[in-house]
Amino acid sequence: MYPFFRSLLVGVSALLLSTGLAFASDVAVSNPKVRLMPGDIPSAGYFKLHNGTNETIKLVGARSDAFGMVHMHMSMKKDGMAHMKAVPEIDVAAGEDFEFAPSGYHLMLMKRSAPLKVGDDVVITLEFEGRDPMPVSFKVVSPAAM
Ligand SMILES: [Cu+2]
Repeated sequence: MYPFFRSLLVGVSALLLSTGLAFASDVAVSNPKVRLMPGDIPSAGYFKLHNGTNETIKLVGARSDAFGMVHMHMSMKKDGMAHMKAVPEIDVAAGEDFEFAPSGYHLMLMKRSAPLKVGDDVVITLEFEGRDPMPVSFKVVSPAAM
């Protein structure tokens, strides 16, 4: 079952990659990466979102068949300690970029349900208010790679 599921994921990724080129006047994602953590430790998703439309877009969450739970989080320091908090939605104004990057915003990828390894591609679907969901193929990388 696992090999089947893996080939399914890879197949879907290949399909998306071949059709996923965004138009200049649309919403685009660049450099999507998943920093894979071992065992039950949550992994983190990073990417840059570009709003090429002429109106504000609102990112309201993400989901993936490979993870039971996906949240948007923001990292911060408080009294010298690292904290993170859930972010329910993110507005990106027309023409603007918004970046999910280490030490800042990340997708918190919990309850992994597929066997992932470094070098794999995994589909995470970004969800917007009032727009179609956007499946994105993320490259799985090692924590040491970022
Ligand atoms: Cu987090």
